[in-house]
Amino acid sequence: MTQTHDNSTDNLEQKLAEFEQKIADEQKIEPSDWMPEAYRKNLIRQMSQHAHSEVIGMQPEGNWITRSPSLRRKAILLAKVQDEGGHGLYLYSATETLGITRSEMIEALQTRQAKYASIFNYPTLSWADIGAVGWLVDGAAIVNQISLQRTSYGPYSRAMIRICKEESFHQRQGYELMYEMAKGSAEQKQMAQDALNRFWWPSLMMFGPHDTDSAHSAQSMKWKIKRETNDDLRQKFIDQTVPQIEVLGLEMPDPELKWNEERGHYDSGEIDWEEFKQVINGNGPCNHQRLKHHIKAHEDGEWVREAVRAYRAKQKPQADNQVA
Ligand code: FAQ
Repeated sequence: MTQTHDNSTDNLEQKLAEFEQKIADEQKIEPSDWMPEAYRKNLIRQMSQHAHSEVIGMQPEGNWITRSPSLRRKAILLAKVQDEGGHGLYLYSATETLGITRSEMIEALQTRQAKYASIFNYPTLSWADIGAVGWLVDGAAIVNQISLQRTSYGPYSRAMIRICKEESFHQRQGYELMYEMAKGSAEQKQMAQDALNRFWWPSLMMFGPHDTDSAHSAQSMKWKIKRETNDDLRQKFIDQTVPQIEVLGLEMPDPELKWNEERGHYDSGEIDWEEFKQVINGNGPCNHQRLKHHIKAHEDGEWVREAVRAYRAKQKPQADNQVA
């Protein structure tokens, strides 16, 4: 073994020790800091999938913009869907700091190498679904993202702080819509109940598999990429949402939802993990439609990228005119 090799091994060990010390001290890891390759890859995986979820997540709600029942509701929904697009953009930018380009991430999404949140593969069948998405889907997203505000990677953490502020408005508008429906006519109440029944289980699936089956949790918790486990976050969501269902006066979507005095939490029934597996592997009700729409929108936007490339080439003929 050569002297140089010994030195570089020592150097690597020292860098790793410094990295781990920073994590232990709750310091953020920044793009210019040294980081283990596996930390970088795991972050690219999670953050890019998070970005894709925000962008694909615009589709189920976008479906109802032209059919909103009032100008007020339309303005709210438009603003919300635009916010989700913005969240996707912060997250793509934050992920780019790890050394991957936007076009590589988009390609991974479109070729199914990268996932996006399973929930967005379910259809929005009625106007009440828009309430359920805001209340339950954004509600679940916030529980997860509040925890991610403390993630160890600086750009991700800062993106989460900003995104959470907007998500809480999203959750509130969804709950207010559900409240109006649930307190409205018998037919409206039935629509609200149906939306709750259909979105409840997919919302619980947003937190991922049980901790015992989660491939990435142990390492992600060690590196403080994730700060709370899938099951702990899911329980938090259940505990905060059941009293909201009671206020709405709707029936529980799961007959096993019962307060457990001893645990200090609600008990709940088991998720259909076979359905979850099918949906994350591309076989949910809308997987095909969601990707097809994304690919078409991306292709339709090619003229914008082409114009940016032409403009750049004019400004700096010698510059790399690659546009993501
Ligand atoms: N859907 O080992 P784990 C939103 C995959 S934002 C699809 O436990 P991890 C805002 C997982 O990727 C919603 N795939 O994974 C909005 C992995 O596969 P891989 C998005 C899932 O990463 C509202 C495999 O299973 N939020 O909704 C899901 O440690 C309304 C093994 O799982 C985020 O992305 C799933 N539900 O924990 C927008 C938050 N669960 O990559 C529009 C950030 C698991 O090896 C409208 N992400 N998988 O091929 C996270 O916190 C984590 O990535 C988890 C999964 C908790 C989602």
